[in-house]
Formats: sequence, C-alpha cells, structure tokens
Amino acid sequence: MLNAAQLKQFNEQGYLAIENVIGQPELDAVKAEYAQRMNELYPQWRAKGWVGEVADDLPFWQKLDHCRRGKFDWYQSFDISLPHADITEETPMHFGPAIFDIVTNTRVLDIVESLIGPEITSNPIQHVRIKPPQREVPKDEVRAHITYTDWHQDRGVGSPESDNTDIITVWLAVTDATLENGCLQVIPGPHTEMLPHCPKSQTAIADGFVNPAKAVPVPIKAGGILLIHPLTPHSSLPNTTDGYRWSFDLRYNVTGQPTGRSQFPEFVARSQSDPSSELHDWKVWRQLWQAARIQVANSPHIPQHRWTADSPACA
Ligand SMILES: O=C(O)CCC(=O)C(=O)O
Ligand SMILES: [Fe+2]
Repeated sequence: MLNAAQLKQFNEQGYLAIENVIGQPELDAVKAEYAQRMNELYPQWRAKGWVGEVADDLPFWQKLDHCRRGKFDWYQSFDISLPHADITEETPMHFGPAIFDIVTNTRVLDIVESLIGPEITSNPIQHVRIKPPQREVPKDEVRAHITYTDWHQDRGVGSPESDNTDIITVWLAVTDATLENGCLQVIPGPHTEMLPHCPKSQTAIADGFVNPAKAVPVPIKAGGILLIHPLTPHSSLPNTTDGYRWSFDLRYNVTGQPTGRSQFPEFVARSQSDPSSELHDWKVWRQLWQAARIQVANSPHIPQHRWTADSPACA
C-alpha cells in the first residue's frame, strides 16, 4: 500500500519510484525462465543458420550477444505481448509462470489498489524491454523495446475508448536502470491533458510540446518500480554502457473499463467483490494470448493508436 506522502507525490508529480518491491527470488525466477526460453530458442535459430554454435550452458546474455550479431528478430520471442502489426499464427511471444507471478504479485497489486481501487484488471499493453548497448543497436531499429524511447504519454499509445479510464503503468527494473544504461526520464506534473502525438519513428509527442530541460531522470535499482500516470510525458535515455538494460512494463486498469487494446486479452488480477473471477493459472493466461493471436492473425489490421502524420501538430 502507498502511504500518504507517496500518494501525494504521485498525484502532484505524476510518477513515483518505489525501491524493493519485487524480491531477489522472484527476479531470479524470471531470469531463470528467460534463460530457459533462450535455451529452447537457440537451437531452433541455430538450425536456421541465424546464430553460431555455442556451448549449451553459455549464459543468457552471451547467447543474446550471438543473437544480436545474427541480425534477425530475436526480441519478439521474449515479449509478453504481440507486435503492433503483421501478426501471424506463428508470431512468437512468451508467457510463463515466473512473469505471471510478477504480474499478479501481491505487493504490486497492493500498490495498484492504492491508486485505482480493489477491482484490478491486468491490462494487455505490457512489454519486456531488453536494451543492448545503444552503439550496437542497428540504426534502423525503432522499437522502443530495444532502442531508447521517445517522449510519449501512455494514454497516447492506447485507443481513444480508453481515454477516460483509470489505468496505471508499473515499470519494473529487472537489472539496475541507471543514467548510463538508459533509465526513464519524466516531466513532473501534474498533467491533465493529452498532448498531440505524431507517428515519428516511434509514436511520440509532437515537437515543441515537451520541454526536455524539465526532464527528471529516474534511476531504479533492480526490483524497484516506477509508477507512471497515463498522462505523464516520459522517455528513456540511450544505453551508453556495455551491458543490457532489462525491464518489464505492466499496466492495470479498473475492471470493466476498456483496456485501450481490445484485440489483446485482459484478465482479472484482483477482485474484492468477486474473488472467484481472479486468474491464478499462468497457463490460462498463455492460452488467452494464443487465442488472441489466432483471432488477430485472421482479422483486418487494427491500428494501435489514433495519430496520423497529416495532423497540424505533426506538420
Ligand atoms: O522502458 C522504456 O524504455 C520505456 C517504457 C515506457 O515507456 C513505459 O513503460 O510506459
Ligand atoms: Fe510509456
């Protein structure tokens, strides 16, 4: 639960950093789950000739180094979501017990409950971000899951039907996020308005609507979280180190409200009024996404945001 000072800070500034939310055992479980996922994927990529021969027990990060050199899309196989376009029935993704335990973690849900109440839906706008050293990111890589993130409000990346919902972003550092390796930065609030966004290389706030001189970087140690109000402009710095920056961003909204991405599955993470509606089985979570993938793969494309380049703010 958040205390009065934390609530005040969140309400006035539009963001709040909290250290030590997720414990080392839970972080280790996620790391082990990703290592196992890599160990399943690597031989498949090896068989396609995309990566070189390595020792089976090479650590996750070193295998990832090989994947990056292979210049194929290694990222999507690790994401806890589907991409914004070109989804097929084979598009890879990752849903496992360790990350489900984090999405439904009691301490996280207690914090979220302090902000949006006890009827909590896990919102499907969620990602893993695995950011390699920026100098090694291919120049044409624009995905903010891999490269630095341009200024945006999270409200701006959902569909308009979710404009008036109670939604909160929980950004979790799996590795320490530092000034050097690309932590987030925010424009402190309060913020009450949606700013115009433009389809630049990323969906980003139109030029002139954010003053970067007001940016406050928010380093977070592994296991800490950053809560972000949906109207708080934020971005991330480039990773100037030799290591990776790893985070998850999770979102929660009040159950029954539109998620902003209706083609992807939501689930009830906590319900005071109807505890039997809560999902506790990670395999069902995975099945929901597998079913959504088939559905989306066979449906007309749904744009993930509303912004067009021909609006006056983007001229
Ligand atoms: O991790 C990042 O670089 C960006 C994250 C972000 O924009 C978010 O979690 O809403
Ligand atoms: Fe964001």
